[in-house]
Amino acid sequence: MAKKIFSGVQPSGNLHLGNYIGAIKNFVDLQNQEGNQCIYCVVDLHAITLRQDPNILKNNIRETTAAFLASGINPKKSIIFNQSLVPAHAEGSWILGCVARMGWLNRMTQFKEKAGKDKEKASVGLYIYPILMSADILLYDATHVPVGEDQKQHLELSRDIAQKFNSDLNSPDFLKVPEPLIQRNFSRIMSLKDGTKKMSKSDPSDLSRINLTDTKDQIINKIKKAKTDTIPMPSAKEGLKKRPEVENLLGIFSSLSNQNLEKSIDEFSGKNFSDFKAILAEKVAEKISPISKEIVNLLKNKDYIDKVLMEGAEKANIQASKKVKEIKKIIGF
Ligand code: AQP
Repeated sequence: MAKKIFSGVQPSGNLHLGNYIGAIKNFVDLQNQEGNQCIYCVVDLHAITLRQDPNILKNNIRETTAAFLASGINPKKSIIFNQSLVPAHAEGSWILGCVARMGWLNRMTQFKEKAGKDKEKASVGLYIYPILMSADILLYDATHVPVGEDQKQHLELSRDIAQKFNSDLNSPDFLKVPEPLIQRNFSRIMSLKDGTKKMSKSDPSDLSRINLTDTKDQIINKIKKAKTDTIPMPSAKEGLKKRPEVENLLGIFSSLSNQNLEKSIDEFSGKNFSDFKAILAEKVAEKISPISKEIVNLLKNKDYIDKVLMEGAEKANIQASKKVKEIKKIIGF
């Protein structure tokens, strides 16, 4: 069945292998499936829920766009734009915020994690972030949303908001209730330094992640330094118990090789870590280096990147502003 896809990535710098395996790689596959209509957004309004330096933010918007293009998202097939160019996102977000309930937002675990102990000092934007995400999705009648496991709860909130709007305003099926598309395997890539923490842009240690802009030498060095343990490579899945770092590295290898974990376990059973790491580093570099080189190339032509975003925003604006107009009519404005 043809799908209408919407998804986004924040331009908060340091795009990494987790973003690639958990999101962008999937975006490209979906784009290339017959009949799908895909909209991929650089969600800059989401990025400012945490403080951003204006010049760095501008660069990060271009870099994220370049990463989309370099990974294989094609602006002739998919709409690529940045969120702040389409005012309907902010307008829709306000209206949906009047539908969402405080109790629903209070359950969001990402806010708890990101706000940390001092919730009083977190921005209001960080708290209502899932409502903006709902507007992003619902304004385009998206049927499917590819996200990493960490975003599943936010997507469930979007579904609740759509259903409540439709029921409160007596408009059955007006807002489409979206389905999450979560990869069954390797949906959560973990830090190279701590297998219990997800690989993240904001981790202060650069050695914790493979950036999409890393060179081959940097990739080899980071994988060499990745945390492992002193026990040999496992010969069965049970041998991964309480070994999150080893499981993560084998998961990365499996995902990039398009094979299941069992096959990778077989391949490296009994090998020592230095041999495995050398092969893994080659595999990661083989996927990431061409992307990283293309990002550098694309960033030399900022006008081209800005043009892609502007043209994408024009197309997105037609759809989103039409939906907001209909929403306003239903509400009684
Ligand atoms: N470690 C990960 N493994 C798998 N998928 C991941 N994603 C993020 N980290 C991993 C997925 O990438 C998409 C874009 O994410 P985002 O940039 O919009 O937001 P995020 O989840 O907040 O990313 P980070 O890296 O964790 O950023 P910080 O450090 O700023 O919080 C999403 O689909 C996400 O699931």
